[in-house]
Amino acid sequence: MKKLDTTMYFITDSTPYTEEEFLRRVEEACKGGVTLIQLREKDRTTREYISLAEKTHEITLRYDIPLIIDDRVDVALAINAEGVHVGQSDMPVRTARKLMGDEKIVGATAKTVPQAIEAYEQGADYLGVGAIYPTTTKVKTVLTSVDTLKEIVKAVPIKVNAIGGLNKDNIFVLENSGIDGICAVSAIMKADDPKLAASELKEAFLKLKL
Ligand code: TZP
Ligand code: MG
Repeated sequence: MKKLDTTMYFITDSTPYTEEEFLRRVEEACKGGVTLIQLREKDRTTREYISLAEKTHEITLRYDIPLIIDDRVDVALAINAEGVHVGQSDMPVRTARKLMGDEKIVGATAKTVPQAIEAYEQGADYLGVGAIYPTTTKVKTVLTSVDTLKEIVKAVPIKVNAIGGLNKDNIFVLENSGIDGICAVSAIMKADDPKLAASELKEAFLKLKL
């Protein structure tokens, strides 16, 4: 059985860091209690992506935190990661599921109810929904309203996470949304103390009335 706790889903961005500093930050986030980690690399060669994924996986395995690879089923399979995350312009969820098998985690991005239903029907285990707030993390920033987020939660029986510009001071808008967890890049990745940032953000989320 695959273990899936999306409560505090940390998504990485190695862009401004040396590899050593990046891996140190990932490990600090693990110590801070993140429950799921996604390696998200947009500008690396396949060989570089695999190399960084292997090193990241060595850390996440020690903390027993599942590692999800963004966009690339081949990289996920190559390092025996626990899962893959596909967006609307990546491989369809159905194809990713077929290649990954039933024991692995397949996550998908959904910005609308029809996209959410399609991803669920094709075999997604969880959805990332957003951006809830504008974000400076490189992504085409189309905002998704909290109302749409709530409709998605009602429309599918799988886990739903909010994403986009979230931090401990602004997640109150997610109260009563019924979500299972939050995703964050900057709030943890760029923090002075990623361990403290992760634990504070997780604690703030767990305090919300959902
Ligand atoms: N998808 C929607 S918003 C986003 C992704 C990958 C980036 C979120 O990054 P941050 O730094 O937590 O705003
Ligand atoms: Mg993608």
